[in-house]
Amino acid sequence: MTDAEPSSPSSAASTDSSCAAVCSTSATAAEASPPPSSVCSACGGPTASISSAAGRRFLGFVADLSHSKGLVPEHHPHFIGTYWGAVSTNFCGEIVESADAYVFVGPIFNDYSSVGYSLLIKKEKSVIVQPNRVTVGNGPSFGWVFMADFLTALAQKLKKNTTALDNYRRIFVPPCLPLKRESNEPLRVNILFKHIQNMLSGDTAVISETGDSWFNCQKLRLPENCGYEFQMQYGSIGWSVGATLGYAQAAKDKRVIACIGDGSFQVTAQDISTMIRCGHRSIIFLINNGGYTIEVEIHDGPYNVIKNWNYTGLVDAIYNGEGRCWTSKVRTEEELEDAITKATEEQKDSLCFIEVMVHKDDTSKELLEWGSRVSAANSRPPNPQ
Ligand SMILES: Cc1ncc(C[n+]2csc(CCOP(=O)(O)OP(=O)(O)O)c2C)c(N)n1
Ligand SMILES: [Mg+2]
Repeated sequence: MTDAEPSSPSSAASTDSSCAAVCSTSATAAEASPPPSSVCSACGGPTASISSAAGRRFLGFVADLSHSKGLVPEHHPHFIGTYWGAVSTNFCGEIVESADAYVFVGPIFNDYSSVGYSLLIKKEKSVIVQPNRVTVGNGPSFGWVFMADFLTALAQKLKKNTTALDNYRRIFVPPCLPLKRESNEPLRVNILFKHIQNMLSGDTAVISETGDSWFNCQKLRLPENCGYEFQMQYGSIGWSVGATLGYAQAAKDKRVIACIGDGSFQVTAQDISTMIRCGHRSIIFLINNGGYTIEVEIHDGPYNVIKNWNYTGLVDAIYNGEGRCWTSKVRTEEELEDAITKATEEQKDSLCFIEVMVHKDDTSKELLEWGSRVSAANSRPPNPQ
């Protein structure tokens, strides 16, 4: 069935797809067309579509979109990172944007995921696959074509073409490690995430709260079977505390590692109580930067400074000597290392709450770029009607 009116990426974005993964396959999209040198496909929608249908048979390269992290296997040799315009992981944006064609599966191109509508994607080079619709270039748009069916059929037709993947491997330079700290230097966020990276395995899951944690967690390389949850579309702060509770309750085999900003935590802190009651052993990193830092980068103002709490004191009070709970406040890398060792060894069966004190302006570089672009896009005058 073909619809008369082609749908645009933005109208496709209004469908109810819950997730998106950028899968970029350097392969020919159809037998009828001449083989492009590279085809990028961006996948989302039902997780199974990418992981079970085309997903395990990437014939070129695969990337994820910001909001689909966790759906594409990052240990896959064809995985090249997150496509997120100007804040993409190293070399991923360049490879995706220079592809001859892209297949986007379940993408949502809103102000956040498109980094202020700054993606350098040409619609005429795209195939956009939504849960029940496929749009080819500027049209036509085919309704009642289901994502899983389409991906399964596409995977059978694709021919292997590793041009872009080969080039990625040729030009790739790995991200560098944070600079070595001075002795007694206050803890930096990039050092914190270096240590969190080392904690990850197939027995862990990461929960990433709205805020700078979005950007820092997005850069974590997930080992096979490491879970990952965040919610860029909903973006309601405080979500992650309940999500940590729910994830740990459902996935008893995993140690949940949550990265939560102070502002977000203040909204739903009471869920800690149920975590202790249910005997959870999650590790919560409470990143205390004294306010709504992500909002500062979009639009600064005095309302972004929040009342400081004694977060460990609050959790100790909720614990109240019943159950298993351990808290620590860290200000330096040594203190962080000690806390991580405690949380993973002698306190491995406790709910561990580590309050990490950092400077209010200590952010990822991706947040600075993203904030400027989202701010510019959202504060522009309205288009003339
Ligand atoms: C319920 C709700 N209220 C307000 C906002 C707007 N908002 C988005 S991020 C944010 C601040 C988050 O601060 P924090 O958790 O401390 O993270 P940081 O940016 O400091 O890393 C706010 C207020 C929102 N997304 N959801
Ligand atoms: Mg904060």
